[in-house]
Amino acid sequence: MAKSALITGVAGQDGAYLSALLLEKGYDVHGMVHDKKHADLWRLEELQIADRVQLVDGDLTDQKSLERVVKATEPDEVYNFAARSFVAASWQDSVLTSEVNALGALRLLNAVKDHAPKARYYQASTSEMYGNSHSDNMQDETTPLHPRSPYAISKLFAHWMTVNYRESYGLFFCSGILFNHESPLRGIEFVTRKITDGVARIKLGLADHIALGSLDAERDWGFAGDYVKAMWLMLQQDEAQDFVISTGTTHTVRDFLDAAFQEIGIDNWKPYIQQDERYRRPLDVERLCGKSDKAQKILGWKPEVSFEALVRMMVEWDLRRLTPKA
Ligand code: F7E
Repeated sequence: MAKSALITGVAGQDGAYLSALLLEKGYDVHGMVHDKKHADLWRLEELQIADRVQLVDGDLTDQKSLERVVKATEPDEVYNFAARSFVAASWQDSVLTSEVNALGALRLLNAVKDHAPKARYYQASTSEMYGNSHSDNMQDETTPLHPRSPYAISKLFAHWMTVNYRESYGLFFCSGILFNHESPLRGIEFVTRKITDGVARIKLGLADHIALGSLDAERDWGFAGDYVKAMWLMLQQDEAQDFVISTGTTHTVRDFLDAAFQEIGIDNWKPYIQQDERYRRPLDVERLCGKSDKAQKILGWKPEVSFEALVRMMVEWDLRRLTPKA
């Protein structure tokens, strides 16, 4: 019998890539959305799987709806991606962010514990939980956590609840501490996609600048399509554990600009960038660089797509998308 997977946040970047992976492996994929009739499924459509993902209505702020979804889908694996994931917005909507990311995860954990206790559960934890904390300039599973945004704090709560339910009840619940992962399916509000979209618009004469905040932040950027493989592998192990998933290399926003403008033959991008205070955060994370040795050793996972290949893939995709059809 086919395995059943339940993915919350299925319409997002990771939901789309994971759905494609699981469908390829023969799973029945159930994707939770707020409202089936009005869900924006462009990412599933891009991957040509929109008609193969079975949508179910559910809401992380509604315990009863989660119980209904878990009972109806009888999942073997649950992946919790639904979240308010834009860090910058979390200062404005800290209560809603906590309601969804922290208490929402807890509601889902309870629904799985009570109605599908044999299911394996994946919690989307994040490198944002580290803040500026590091061990020898990198972060791994042992690095102390010191979140620097309401978003990161909400994710920290969900992370520890997942660990606590595993330890309290012996359930197969894991957390993946994922560093930034990008793709052409990334939302336009995140810096990588904002840059590749802007670069494509500049090349095509549709825009003359990109407005950005701090260019100094350093991030460990990997390809989302690689990272969903690690999530799946975590749930196939004999023992539930938490893993850091990262590339182990870090770049500044400036480096990303270098690489993206290079793709359209521009070396000096400074005239095309407007520094805009609105995109600066009250507090930012300065440098993230993950050490994923544990995942490489136990899961046999490693990233396949390099930073340069990732930037190229995203710029090319945005150029294709924005070029008028003949
Ligand atoms: O910012 C700087 C910004 O919004 C990256 C989420 O998926 O990854 C993501 O969080 C850096 C920051 O991603 C702009 O200040 C400069 O230092 O692309 P981002 P993020 O905050 O790192 C983690 C792992 C998650 O879990 C999150 O859910 O870029 N930056 N200028 C800018 N960022 C944005 N968005 N827009 C700018 O104009």
